[in-house]
Amino acid sequence: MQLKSIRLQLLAMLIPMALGLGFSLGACQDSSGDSGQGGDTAEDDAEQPRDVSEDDVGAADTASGDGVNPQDAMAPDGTADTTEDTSGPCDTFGCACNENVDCLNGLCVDSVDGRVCTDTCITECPSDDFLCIPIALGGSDPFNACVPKFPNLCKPCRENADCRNTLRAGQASLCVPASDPREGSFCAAECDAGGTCPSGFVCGDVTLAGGGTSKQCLPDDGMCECRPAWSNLGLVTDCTTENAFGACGGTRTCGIDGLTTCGPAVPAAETCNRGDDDCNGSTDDIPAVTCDITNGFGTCAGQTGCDETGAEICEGSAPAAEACNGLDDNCSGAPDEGTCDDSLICTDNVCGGANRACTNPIKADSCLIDGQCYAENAVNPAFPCQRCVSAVSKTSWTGADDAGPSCYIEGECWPAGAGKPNEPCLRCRPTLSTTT
Ligand SMILES: [Ca+2]
Ligand SMILES: [Ca+2]
Ligand SMILES: [Ca+2]
Ligand SMILES: [Ca+2]
Repeated sequence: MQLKSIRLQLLAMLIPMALGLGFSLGACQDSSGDSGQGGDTAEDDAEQPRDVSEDDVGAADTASGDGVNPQDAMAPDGTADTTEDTSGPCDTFGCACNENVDCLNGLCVDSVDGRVCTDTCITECPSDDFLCIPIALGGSDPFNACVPKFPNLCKPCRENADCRNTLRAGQASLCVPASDPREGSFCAAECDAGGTCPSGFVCGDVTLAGGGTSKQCLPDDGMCECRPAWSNLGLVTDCTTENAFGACGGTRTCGIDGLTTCGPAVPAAETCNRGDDDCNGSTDDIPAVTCDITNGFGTCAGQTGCDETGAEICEGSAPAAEACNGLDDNCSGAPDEGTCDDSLICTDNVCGGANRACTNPIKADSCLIDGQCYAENAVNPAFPCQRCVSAVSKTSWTGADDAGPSCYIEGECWPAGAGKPNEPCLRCRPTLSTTT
């Protein structure tokens, strides 16, 4: 009875100061009460040690030799306890709780298997997984309470802060990559005195980012499992999914079915889709190969690529009409072929010179007169006494005698100066008339 009154007193002191996390404040350190409590705790445990013990199961069971925990033995009974927990405040060490008011003594703490009610203590705790240490929160006088030794061990984490043990400020808890770092990182915790770790864990050296090492409890097999009690905590760790195509960073989350597989990205062959399929940091980085760009002017070689919409394209210059520019515009293999054509059969089509300009020189034995082509010796259709004589002129008619203008009079051609038969006074004077 005295014990009960002490507890109520404790509760009255603790609840008003309850914090969301960890212990509510309390100054109840009644040595006498605690001693009594110790005994009570044991009784309580006998009634309902299950919550803690189940959590501990992983470690405690393995090391069943530790059997120190009455809880372990009690674990099977837990079921009934669980139902009791839902009915109201729990007066038992180790029963599940959400906040301090759920525990009759106002002490609800994080454990490796979720939040549980704990108790004040003198030096001993009812479970080997708890440690009796002084707690001082919110400026209260320190009081001794049983706190879980390793409440965060094996939780998925991203950084050391995720693993901090708020109840054991002096315990360095590091976020350590799994033996295969691609699997994620998990909370380790500083080994207790003498290198002690929970069953299933070994005390090993972990190299610190800033140099040096820290003795940390690490899982025997290098890997951590996600405990059911963590499924609602949103615990996440960073991981890597690797295959023949590459390695993609992802996350794993603690859920009802344990730790999810690493995702969501899985490396795949890079394709045109505006995504970095192989997670190498580059989008649509597909090795280019030669491809054809074809249109009405010809076919030019291009390089495969992806456009802004994620479509496959052949990049490069499209064939164009061949122009006199020194370039192979239509990708025929020759530059400037077929250019500078003036459509005249009596001229050559020449693309050349420093500036790559077109010229159309008149061919040998040809004339180009008034835009018309004439073969050598062709007669001027408008004046039969003139012919194309390229040696004399390629661009104008040459007279009948090849020496100059002529006269065409009465169906006959007469060289300049020739006198009309029988009429010596009349002569061919082209400058005056070529027809009279
Ligand atoms: Ca890529
Ligand atoms: Ca892609
Ligand atoms: Ca060409
Ligand atoms: Ca050209």
